[in-house]
Amino acid sequence: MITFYNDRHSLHQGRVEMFRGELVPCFEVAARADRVLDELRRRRLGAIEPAQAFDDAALSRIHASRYVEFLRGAWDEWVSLDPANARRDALPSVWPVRGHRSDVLPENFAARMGLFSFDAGTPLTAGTWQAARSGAWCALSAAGRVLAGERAAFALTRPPGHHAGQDFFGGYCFLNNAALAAQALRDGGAGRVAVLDIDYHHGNGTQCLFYERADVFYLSLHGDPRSEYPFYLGHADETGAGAGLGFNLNLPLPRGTGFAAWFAALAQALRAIADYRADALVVSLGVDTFAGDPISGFRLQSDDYFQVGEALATAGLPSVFVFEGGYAVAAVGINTANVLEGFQRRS
Ligand code: OKP
Ligand code: ZN
Repeated sequence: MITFYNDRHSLHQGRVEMFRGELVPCFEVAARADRVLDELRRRRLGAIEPAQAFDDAALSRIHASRYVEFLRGAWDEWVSLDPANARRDALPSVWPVRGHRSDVLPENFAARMGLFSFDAGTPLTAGTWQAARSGAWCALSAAGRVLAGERAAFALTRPPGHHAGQDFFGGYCFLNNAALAAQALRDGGAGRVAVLDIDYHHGNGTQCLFYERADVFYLSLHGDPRSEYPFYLGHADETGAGAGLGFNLNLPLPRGTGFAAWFAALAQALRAIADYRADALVVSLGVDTFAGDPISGFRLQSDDYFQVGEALATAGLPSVFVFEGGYAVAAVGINTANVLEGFQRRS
């Protein structure tokens, strides 16, 4: 399988995230993508190419222009407030809630950080914009290659994307790479696109983006939001709205879920994709479902990921894989490559 590798991912290096009242070292580190790249090379799983460049208008197919503009200028603005900020990540600390206004764009930088985000676990750094934008290019390049007839392509990038919405960042995500790939597939002629999110965390950003659309079916297996991040979305009764009613499927599973129950849910999602008669598939490929993941609660083992890839291949669809979570750094390369190798075996 061809991989589009974001060679600028390490420009995004968060120092700290807010966790339980403390600033702790980030879990979302550059070594994650490096380990995946190492493992793909070691196994010779296919060509590894840099992404093509796109202009920012390509991002506006998914993201609000005022949000893209904010991200583009945020670091310089942060440093211009105080030169000492160059040594600190920017983290939001104030947010609008129910009954507050989001139509008026505040002048104050902190207020805009909060308007465009939903947590304090997602540091914005000197290289965040460049890294996220190049990552989006990987997803767009992978979609382009699949539209050109390739069976599958992998966008290997970080920061991840599935928590990012039309105009918000959070959950380590800034630009929604999977959503950009899905939209690119639609724009390139795929009539119906399924986005299957197998990261441990519900992809609240992706769900929001496509909730009222029938042409993109979002399906997710994830830790039950009653106890797991991102908490405020991802319940089973969220089935879509308006034209999108029936085209959103959440399969929340309890913390502690092992492979057998997880794989049964995957089979259910794949049946729903077959019934939908999708023309193409985007997989939000997080491997934080791994038993050894430091921030997640499922119990998949490394060998299980071969079967995951095989099952995904049985959908028989042109497929774009987009890298999301997976924080057990020593195993993230093996687990990710196992999915892709399993997929190739059945393709
Ligand atoms: C991003 B992705 C740990 C608390 C959880 C947010 C988790 C974001 C996961 N410090 N913080 O879906 O893998
Ligand atoms: Zn995750």
